Amino acid sequence: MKSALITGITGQDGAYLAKFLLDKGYDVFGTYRRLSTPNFWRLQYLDVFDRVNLIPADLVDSSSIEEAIRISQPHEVYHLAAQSFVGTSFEQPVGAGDITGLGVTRILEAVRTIKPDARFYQASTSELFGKGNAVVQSESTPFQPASPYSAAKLYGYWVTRIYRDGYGIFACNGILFNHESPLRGLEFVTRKISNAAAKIKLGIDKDIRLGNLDAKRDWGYAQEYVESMWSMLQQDKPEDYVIATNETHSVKEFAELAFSLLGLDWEKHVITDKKLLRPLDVQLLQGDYSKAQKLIGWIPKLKFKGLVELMVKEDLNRWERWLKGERFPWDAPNYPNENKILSRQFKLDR
Ligand code: NAP
Ligand code: G4F
Repeated sequence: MKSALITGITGQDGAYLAKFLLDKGYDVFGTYRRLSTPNFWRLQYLDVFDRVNLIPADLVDSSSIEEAIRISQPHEVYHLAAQSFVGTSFEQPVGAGDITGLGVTRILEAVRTIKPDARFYQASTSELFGKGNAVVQSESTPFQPASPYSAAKLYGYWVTRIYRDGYGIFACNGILFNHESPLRGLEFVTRKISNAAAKIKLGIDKDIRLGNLDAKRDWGYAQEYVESMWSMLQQDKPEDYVIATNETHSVKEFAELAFSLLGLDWEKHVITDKKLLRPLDVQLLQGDYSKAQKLIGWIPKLKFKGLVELMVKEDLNRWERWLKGERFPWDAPNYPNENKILSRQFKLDR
């Protein structure tokens, strides 16, 4: 039986990937952080919590990462753990470099010294393209990161290539464009909107505050994107691949569609708030996935409209069940109202 180690198994992609690999017959190990309150709701939601092996590890602690490799003896390592929210990386830039950047070297060193024949997947990102001016981005588009998060990911991208070329590790970068789902964290704009639209529909809330409505993203479905991670590691040669839908839509379009699916007018409920603007933002992402289609046979199936519908329906359903008194593991009831979060204010007048 093959074994796989997933760092960040408690996150959106970690949970979907765990289910995908279990269904393929893998022995799945996942790292998680010790928190004062357990955080396994996604694994429970997908009904795989009892089928995975859990190993405590933190990306800032090399010894815990080495131990995770020793215990799991993995054939494949999927390095998904990161401080993954771009907004937070502006507030905690040093942590972003340590966790999201150096964390990649810590795990690659553990692979190199303990299990050098393990195949390695690095969760790279379309944020690497940042403020570049290509209209559609592919593997050959130059990188121009625009946040501490993407600068750290750029380091992770290159160190992955260095371990591939320098030490012969089978290491791949998946340059994944934004991918969403009902398991997405509530701070990301898609789930923030689907959750708010559902609450407003049911009279629990009245409005939602958003920042840059004009930013455009290439949004796909997380459950499909994790399959590409596995495919990359099954090839004869390690390579880097863009995974995307090749469609782009603005935050405003997302909000408009989400609210209209519930019979609501988004303009009556969305308040734009300068406090939610980032010091720098990526304005346009649209990915060319033709290399992945050609070499690993991956294509996106669920596109923008279907994805918005899936997320809105699921959040509405959860809130309806919750209001009826049903109790189940999920994140929204415990999430603080954004007005209560006193985050760093950025000077934006340039
Ligand atoms: P996510 O839901 O935020 O999950 C991140 C995971 O990393 C969580 O399990 C989290 O643990 C863990 N983590 C955070 N800090 C850690 C630390 N110091 N030590 C150990 N674990 C830590 O992110 P995602 O959407 O699944 O994304 C997975 C990966 O793909 C990330 O590297 C992200 O940057 C990258 N990526 C995501 C997208 C996207 O659109 N989703 C696109 C491109 C690349 P807790 O649960 O304890 O917080
Ligand atoms: O949903 P977001 O926070 O995602 P972002 O910044 O694109 O990053 C995500 O995708 C990356 C791949 O390209 C990943 F690497 C990364 O880990 C993460 O998964 O923001 C999307 C856009 C931004 O332009 C942001 O400024 O939406 C804009 N936006 C407007 N109002 C907002 C809001 N974003 C958030 N989170 N909250 C708002 O209220």
